[in-house]
Amino acid sequence: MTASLLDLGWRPTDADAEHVHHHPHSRPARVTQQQRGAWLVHDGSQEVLARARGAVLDPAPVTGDWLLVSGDARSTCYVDKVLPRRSTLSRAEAGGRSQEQVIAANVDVVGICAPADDVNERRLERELTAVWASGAVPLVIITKADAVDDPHAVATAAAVVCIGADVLTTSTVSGEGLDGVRDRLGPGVTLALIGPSGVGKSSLVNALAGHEVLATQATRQDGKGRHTTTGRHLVPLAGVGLLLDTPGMREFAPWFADEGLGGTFADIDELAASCRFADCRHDSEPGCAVLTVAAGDAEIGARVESWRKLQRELAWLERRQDARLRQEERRQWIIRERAMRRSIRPT
Ligand SMILES: Nc1nc2c(ncn2[C@@H]2O[C@H](COP(=O)(O)OP(=O)(O)OP(=O)(O)O)[C@@H](O)[C@H]2O)c(=O)[nH]1
Ligand SMILES: [Mg+2]
Ligand SMILES: [Zn+2]
Repeated sequence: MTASLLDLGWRPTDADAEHVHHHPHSRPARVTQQQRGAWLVHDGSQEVLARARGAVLDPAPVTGDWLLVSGDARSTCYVDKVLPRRSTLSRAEAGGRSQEQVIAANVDVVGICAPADDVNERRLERELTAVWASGAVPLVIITKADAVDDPHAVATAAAVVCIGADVLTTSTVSGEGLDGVRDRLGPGVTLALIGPSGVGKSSLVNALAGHEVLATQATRQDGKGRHTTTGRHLVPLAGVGLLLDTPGMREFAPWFADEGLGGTFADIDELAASCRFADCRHDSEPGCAVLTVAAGDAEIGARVESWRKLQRELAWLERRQDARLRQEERRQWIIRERAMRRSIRPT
């Protein structure tokens, strides 16, 4: 399968050109799939497996990354360089939550998928916050439009919490809205799809491809949550663009996304301009415009609560990170101290 580098989304910056210049025996290739200790990459003429040359790669390549690789495709290719990312979509890893998980790199648009019959507005806010911070543009995709009577009413309701992002409705059953998604694509444009398991992300990729490129499956009803897609796949579709499918994520916590928070909750920021105190935390301060409006409007009230919860989470992450830095500094200090003692010990 060939695809020109341009079709794969190659848009080299000056920095990229510089790296290419310094690696005359390497060629650019894009990660289409992460594997255990290796990466499937597309170099424009074919997909090949690339490995690290022993040393740990920093940053660790993820799907969507541009690499410089060398070596014969028939044997093993090696990664010589991970090129700077134009966008990085991350979340806090589920569970402990104080580690960054990079979901995808060099994405232009992130399609945040939610099923028409079960839109979770609080989740949309969390995903939007991460996307605004990623450097990519969000697009909200209400999937399974055929599953409800009035999908457009669902989209209109969702739009209230999706300030600045377009909201589309799609159905892979009726074909509704697929052209709207195609309009966001184009040669070399990368659209990543995120959302819970079973919302129809892989089905959407297949519908846009016109044939089955990815496996899809009905979700289990026993609450165990079957995840059909297990890895992240970058799928180049000739004449359409690039789709990056991800496994469903049960919960979504943004990673260091303060600027994303401002984008997602621009309406609250606007209200805050009328608070009596410039540094109002909209907690219990007198003359708080946000709390006044929230008291009379349940929808805004829920949004303010969601905004505060996210803010607390992000602040916690920051503190954790600071603590980790201090710990590392202390460790380095102990290492230096020991080395010094050894060097002055009488022999
Ligand atoms: N009614 C309806 N069902 C759909 C639509 N799109 C997908 N489905 C069904 O939803 C189920 C899940 O679809 P997938 O595409 O596998 O969902 P996914 O988001 O990729 O799920 P994970 O890979 O687990 O994250 C399948 O049974 C699909 O047939 C749609 O537009 N309408
Ligand atoms: Mg899937
Ligand atoms: Zn206030």
